[in-house]
Amino acid sequence: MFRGGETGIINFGFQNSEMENFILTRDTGRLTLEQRRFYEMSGYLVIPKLIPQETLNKFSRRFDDIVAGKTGRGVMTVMRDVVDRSSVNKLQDINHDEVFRCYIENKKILDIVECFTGGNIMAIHSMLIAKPPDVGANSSRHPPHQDLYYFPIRPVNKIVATWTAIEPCDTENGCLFVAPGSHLRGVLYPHAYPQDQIANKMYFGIQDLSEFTRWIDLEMEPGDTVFFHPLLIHGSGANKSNRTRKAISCHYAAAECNYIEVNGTVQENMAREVLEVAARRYPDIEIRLQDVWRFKSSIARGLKCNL
Ligand SMILES: O=C(O)CCC(=O)C(=O)O
Repeated sequence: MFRGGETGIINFGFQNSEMENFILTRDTGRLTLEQRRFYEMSGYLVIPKLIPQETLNKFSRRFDDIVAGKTGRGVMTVMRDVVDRSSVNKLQDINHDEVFRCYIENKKILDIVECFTGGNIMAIHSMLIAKPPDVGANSSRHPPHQDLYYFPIRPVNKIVATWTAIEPCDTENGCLFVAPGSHLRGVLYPHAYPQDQIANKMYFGIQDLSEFTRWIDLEMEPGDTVFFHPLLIHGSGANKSNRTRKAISCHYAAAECNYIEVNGTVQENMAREVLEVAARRYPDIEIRLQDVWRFKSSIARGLKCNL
């Protein structure tokens, strides 16, 4: 791994010629050769109709019950829109909840995740994202970013995201969009809050996107699931409809991964903000970044190891 000098940009040094060696996926019999090739080159893979409607309805009801205060939130974090404070846009760290665990530990999901991580799988970050209709300030937009920015965990290729549409997701209500192949640069770019418009807490974005000219909207039906690489640049548009755009998502990492030190890298600002939140919530305890991640994570399959 090369650590960039002044900018602190981290370059993981992928080589295009290595791609035919399938460096991101393993043959477990769950993905076809073509699907594996697509993921390696594009950085994402959509599997249609992976989760049944009945299961999705349970997740949707659970979200509504928690927001309405009918069900306790436990250790979950309830995130609100920065402009419309009455609007809950996200529940975070849902992996300890008995209903949401049916997603995190879902066999069909994990069978595919295993192709990227191997058999010992930790759920490191989980969310239900509701993206309610925008109140007019575009605050429901999620600026283009790379999820690795948030994770003090490596190696990068042993981490994968899953994101399942609970409701129809289209360009009107702010579906995901991706810059295909952007993970191949092997670079974790500097992130910051957008300068030109208001953004929700922790919605950091990449400031200079001039290298990226090709974007694909991932319009998805309920149950469709996208798996994507943590260096893939992606985001989502503002919800300009009067519908919500619920999706459930989890990041998984091989249990053999390790925590890394992020001081002096592009992840430093993120770490500072995360630790400030933790210190406000638990003022009497000294908390390190990896403590936060240990607390958030849970074993999804196989054996617990380093994380
Ligand atoms: O669901 C969305 O709108 C975007 C989610 C996302 O990219 C994230 O939380 O990192």
